[in-house]
Amino acid sequence: MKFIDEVDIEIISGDGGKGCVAYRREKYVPLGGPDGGDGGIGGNIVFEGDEGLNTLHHFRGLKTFRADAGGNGAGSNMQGADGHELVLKVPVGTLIYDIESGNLLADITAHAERFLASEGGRGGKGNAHFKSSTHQTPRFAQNGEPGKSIKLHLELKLLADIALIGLPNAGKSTLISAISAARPKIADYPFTTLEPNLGVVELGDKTLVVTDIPGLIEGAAEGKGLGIKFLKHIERTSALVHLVDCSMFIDEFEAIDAYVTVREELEKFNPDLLNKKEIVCLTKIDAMTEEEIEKFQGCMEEQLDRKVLPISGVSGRNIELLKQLMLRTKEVIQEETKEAQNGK
Ligand SMILES: Nc1nc2c(ncn2[C@@H]2O[C@H](COP(=O)(O)OP(=O)(O)OP(=O)(O)O)[C@@H](O)[C@H]2O)c(=O)[nH]1
Ligand SMILES: [Mg+2]
Repeated sequence: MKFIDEVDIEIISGDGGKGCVAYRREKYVPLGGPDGGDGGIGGNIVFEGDEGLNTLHHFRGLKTFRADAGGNGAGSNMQGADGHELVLKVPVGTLIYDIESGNLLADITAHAERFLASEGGRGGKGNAHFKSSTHQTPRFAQNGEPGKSIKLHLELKLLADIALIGLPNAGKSTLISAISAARPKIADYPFTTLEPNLGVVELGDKTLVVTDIPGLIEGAAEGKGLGIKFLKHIERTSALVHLVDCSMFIDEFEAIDAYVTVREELEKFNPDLLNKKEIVCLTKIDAMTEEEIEKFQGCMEEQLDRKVLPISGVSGRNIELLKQLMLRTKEVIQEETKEAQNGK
């Protein structure tokens, strides 16, 4: 499941510093030669991959990025200082396009990978450079080369950390709109969601990418409903949040059925999907009495032998807790992956 985040920016590398016109002045030396130094080189603009970043949000609002100019040259052959390079950090998975040509310039695929996007202007030569046998005292120096402006389109393809799964109408799209800025279509008929939606969940300074998958029904693994195309996306997420809507059920075993139907489709498609960490939620609890919630939660916990979290995307009940659980699950998976890699 890919989440696309994009932004257009302009980058301008630093201007080269001016060369200097100066002459040597020494006591008792009446005709000092030219000694104006060169200007410094303007700052480069470099992109650098940073695995700590998840989005391109930090570019929003800021449209132009400019590197420092090189310093001007000075007398006594003093060269101007070079401008500092400007490093723009981007998440791993960022594609950088030149807007004018449409060409892909770089694909940042690793932490600390760097791409030199725009070189600073060369410094101008001071008048000391232009001295020749016929031209002993040149009265001119070069200006620095101006920095280059390039308009870029940055595009980030992110893997979703968590997929929301469940039968059609379980409340998946309602939940993603309650926990992120995503605003998918929500309606009281099955198969409202035709394409997966993605949302970034923010918790303090941490983020989590969640995808809302079209509903799965019995036979999804054989292509019924919209399921099969999206089961492939689920394979690439790290964990699942499984939503079970019991608000219309009379019998608790209908809830178990709803849960098992979805799990069986996952298994038929790829048994490994059952090994993914899963948070099970009882949804739409604002439409249930406390007794009903207790009855369904109790039965599911007993039958499935696992914790079940009752939530409501509409009233917001237990939504903060779910967000924290999702983040914790993502972190546990990251820790386990790291340990497994170190163990190799
Ligand atoms: N009372 C109540 N209704 C909800 C809640 N969440 C969803 N609904 C309603 O349930 C219906 C289905 O919600 P969706 O969020 O579209 O469900 P979905 O799982 O995305 O459905 P598909 O995309 O068709 O698979 C809509 O009428 C929602 O308003 C909830 O927490 N409480
Ligand atoms: Mg939906």
